[in-house]
Amino acid sequence: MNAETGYDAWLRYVPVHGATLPPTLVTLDDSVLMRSAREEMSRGVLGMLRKSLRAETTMPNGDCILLGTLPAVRRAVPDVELPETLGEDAYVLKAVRIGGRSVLLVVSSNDRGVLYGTFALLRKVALGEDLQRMDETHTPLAPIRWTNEWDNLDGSIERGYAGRSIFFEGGNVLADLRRAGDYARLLASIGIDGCTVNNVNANVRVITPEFLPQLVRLADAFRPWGVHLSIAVDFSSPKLVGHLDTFDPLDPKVAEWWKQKADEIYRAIPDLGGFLLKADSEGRVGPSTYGRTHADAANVIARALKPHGGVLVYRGFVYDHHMDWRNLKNDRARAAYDNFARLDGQFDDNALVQIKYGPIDFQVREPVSPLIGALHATNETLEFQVTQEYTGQQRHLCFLLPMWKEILDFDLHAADRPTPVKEIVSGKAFHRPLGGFVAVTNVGRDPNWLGHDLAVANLYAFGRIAWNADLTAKQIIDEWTRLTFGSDPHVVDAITKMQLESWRVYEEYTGPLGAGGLTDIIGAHYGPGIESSERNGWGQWHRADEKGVGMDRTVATGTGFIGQYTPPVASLYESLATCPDNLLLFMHHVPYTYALHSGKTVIQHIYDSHYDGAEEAQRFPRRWQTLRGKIDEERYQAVLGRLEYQAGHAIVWRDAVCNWFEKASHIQDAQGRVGHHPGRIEAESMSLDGYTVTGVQPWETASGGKAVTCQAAQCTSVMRFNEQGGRYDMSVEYFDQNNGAAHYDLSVGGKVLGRWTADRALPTNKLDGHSSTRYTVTGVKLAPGDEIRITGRPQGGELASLDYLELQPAGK
Ligand code: GCV
Repeated sequence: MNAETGYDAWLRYVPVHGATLPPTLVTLDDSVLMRSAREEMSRGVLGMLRKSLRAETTMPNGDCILLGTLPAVRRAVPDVELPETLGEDAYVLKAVRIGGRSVLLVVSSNDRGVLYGTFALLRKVALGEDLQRMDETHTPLAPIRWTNEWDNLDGSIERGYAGRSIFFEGGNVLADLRRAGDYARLLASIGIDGCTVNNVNANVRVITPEFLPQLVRLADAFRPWGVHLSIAVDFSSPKLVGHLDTFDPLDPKVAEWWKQKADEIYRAIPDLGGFLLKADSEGRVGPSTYGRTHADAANVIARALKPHGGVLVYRGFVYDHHMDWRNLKNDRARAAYDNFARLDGQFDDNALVQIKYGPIDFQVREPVSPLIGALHATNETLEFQVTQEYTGQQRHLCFLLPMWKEILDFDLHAADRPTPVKEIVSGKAFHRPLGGFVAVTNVGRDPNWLGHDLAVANLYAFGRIAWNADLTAKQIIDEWTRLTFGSDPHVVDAITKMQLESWRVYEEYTGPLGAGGLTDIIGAHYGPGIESSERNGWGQWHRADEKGVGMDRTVATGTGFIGQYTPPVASLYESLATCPDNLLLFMHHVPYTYALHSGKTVIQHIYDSHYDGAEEAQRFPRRWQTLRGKIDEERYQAVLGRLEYQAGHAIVWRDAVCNWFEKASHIQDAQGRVGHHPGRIEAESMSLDGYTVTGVQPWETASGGKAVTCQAAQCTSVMRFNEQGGRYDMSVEYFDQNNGAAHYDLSVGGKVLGRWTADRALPTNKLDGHSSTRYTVTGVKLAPGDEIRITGRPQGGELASLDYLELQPAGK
């Protein structure tokens, strides 16, 4: 099996057996997109069938594949029955017989649709589908299908977990944009038609005249794939770039400045998609500076873009991050609705409000944002996150499509008929001219784009669902797995099941019952940090104290957030009797002893779900190991490494959350697991040479709240094994900070069994829930009296710190 890097993602075009295709490829129109379609078809067929297609521009005598726009195909094959019209980007795939010839048709209203159809036909070949009876029309659900990339011009990426930017470095657009072009090809293959390349926390330089030629190069790289470049702008640009004395959106000088700016940019990039704007949020300036509304701000730019066919996308993610946490009526979840609902109808037709799926911020479980159902006369885009900011940062497997499906299918009862989210944001429910789907993606320079080979499924799934939100999660992950890893039934079965379970598993060992925010809210958003959300203005409060947990968002006694939903939804959440368990703590503050619909108490559910989730995470590596030899070794090993890391970190999560809640509630785990870890030996209780004991903050992220650190060139931590002899799995819990690369040895009876370097890129230079990491050696033979020794050698600021050693009977 060939080694693979994951660079080709789902477009591998590896040989397929038994497929036949006509030998000739006819392309009827000529444009940059048609050329891409032609080349892609040739490339795909060469890879999968090992055949070179003969390229023609007119109909041959024999069988052929025919690519063209509707008018051109009608002229070439007038007798073929085709739809009268096709929506923008929609395409038809059809197998027909014309005068004894077999013709596979790919037809669209526009050349981009032909490209989409080409990718779809190739996908069918790769999946081994029957092409002979093909007769299908595929129409995108919405016109806006974009990714947002939070890339900074210096090459870093905010909340990016797969290396540096593929667009920028050192303040400039990269000289070599082949990778940007390859990314656009991936996007086109799943129907994505726009990409905002720079961070929503925008650098004003992006729209300076000096920078424009660089943007032109990016647009050139995207254009062959029908991906519109768009850019995030800073609202104070009229002042900072234009040197006006104001950026008041109602000032005519400002309107004129935006108009001139748009004209200038569109002269250079006529197919620019538009601008994205984050204003009055997290320190960004906005219309509030002048007492103006978000609609005023959006419209002044939208009007400048309008003559060019551009759109202005306005982030609905506006909230006060200096809220008084002492006031129990304050609630960040209310913010988007409170800021935007009353402006409904005031946004121009080429403006859209981009709304995160939940009212907080990409949490593992949130209710649907009520703002989505409140805007009937305003275009919307729905914002998802492919980059796993709060869901494991691509070090944990977390396939998000099952969550997205729940969001998309949720009926907000926004009219006197069913109005699922997908119908509203696509613009269909309220007959809006525009609407769509956006995912913050943050691909980077890691060869496989997103760091974790299995995380790439989230990008694929986003494109497929943005095109057709009715596809099931099972269908999509099945396709992705076959395209990415091949069709061996065991491979497909194992990977699809793990993917489909992974979001639930992640939720179980991180934050169940909708509590949200058990991670380090004010920092990396990664490992556990239970109290970080409390007693500060960021508003991601869970309000856990010694009596109970959860935010009271009821109308009756709480923040009133629930009242932002229409009555059928509001009554579902307002009443404890009907509020679903999985959102209970998002909506209500309850005592720990409150009984869930499942019959369990809240506190026991917290314990059980963390133990269950962490146990399932332990099984992921073992399940993956059954694939050895069935997929290429390179990706096999890469994924195994990540799953093993995840299994260890799931235990860090489990212990931190359970210990914290046990201490807070004073209620013990009915199963006696919390705080009792048979086989665990705290490093501070071992015999230490050079190591000194230190407290860890937050306390719950280290076993017993303590660790040992080494201030010398080398330190050791030793114990004598005095249990029953046999085979054991030995795990060392250590801290892998990002300010050094300490070395460790683990030996038994003087024989080194494991040697490793703490050089993972984890987001902290401290001992905490981000850095706590597990190293395991399996099946070690131990006899009573054996000496177990861990040797640590610090490097840089990393002091070879240790938390504990754990011995478990092998395979347990
Ligand atoms: C780009 C969250 C993230 C920020 C991000 C912001 C946003 O708060 O943590 O990094 O900023 O969302 O979506 O604008």
